[in-house]
Amino acid sequence: MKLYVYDHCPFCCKARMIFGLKQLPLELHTLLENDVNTPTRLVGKKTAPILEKEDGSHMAESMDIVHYLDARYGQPLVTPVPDSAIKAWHDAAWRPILQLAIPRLAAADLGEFATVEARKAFRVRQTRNFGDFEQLIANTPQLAANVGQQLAELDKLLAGREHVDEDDFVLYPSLRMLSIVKAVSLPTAVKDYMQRMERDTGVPLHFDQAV
Ligand SMILES: N[C@@H](CCC(=O)N[C@@H](CS)C(=O)NCC(=O)O)C(=O)O
Repeated sequence: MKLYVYDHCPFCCKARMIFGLKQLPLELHTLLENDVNTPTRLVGKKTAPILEKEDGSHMAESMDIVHYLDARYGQPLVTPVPDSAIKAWHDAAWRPILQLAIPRLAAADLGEFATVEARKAFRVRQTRNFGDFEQLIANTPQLAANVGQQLAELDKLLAGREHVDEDDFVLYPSLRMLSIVKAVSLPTAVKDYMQRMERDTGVPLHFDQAV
C-alpha cells in the first residue's frame, strides 16, 4: 500500500507507525509542502497523511488509517486507553514541544522541502499557526526549561513500559518532533522509549539533524 506523507508531520507519523508495528509493506511517498494538486485529486483537499488502499481507493485522517490497518491485518494492537495519563500529559506538553520543533524542522533536510518554494510555503503555513520563527528560536531557553520539567513527569509514566496501545500514537509523534531539538535533554526512560518506538515502528527520529 502507498502512504502519502510529509516527513515532519505528526499525523503522518501515526499512520507510518502502524505499518512498522504490523510489518506491512509500505510505499512511502513524500508530498511537497506546496503540492495542492495531488492530495486534492486523491481526497478533495490539501491534507496528509493519505492512504492508498489495496483496491486503489484513498483514505485521509491519520487515526482512521491506523484503525483501518489495525483491524484488517493481524491481531489488533491499538487498544483504547480510558482516562489516559499519557494523553493528559500530552495535552499539556504538545504546544511547547511544537514551538521548539517547528522552526527547526523548517530548516531540516526533509523530502517535503525539496524545493525553495515548498520550504517557503511551510514557513508561511506554520507562522500562521505558531508565530514568528525567529521569535520561537529566541524563546528556546524558556521553552526548553518548560518541556524539560514536563519530561521529568513523563519519565515516571514511561518507566517499565513495554506494551503498545493507543497512547503510543499520541506520544511518539510529538517526541519524534522533539528529537530535532538539541536544547532539551531527555530523561532515561523517555529516551529508551523513543529508541524502542523508533526500532519497532521503523519511523526514524531526527537526532542526526538536531539543532
Ligand atoms: N485530522 C487530520 C489532521 C491532518 C493534518 O492536519 N495534517 C497537516 C499536515 S501536518 C495538514 O495536512 N495540514 C494542511 C496543509 O498541509 O495545508 C489527521 O489526523 O490526519
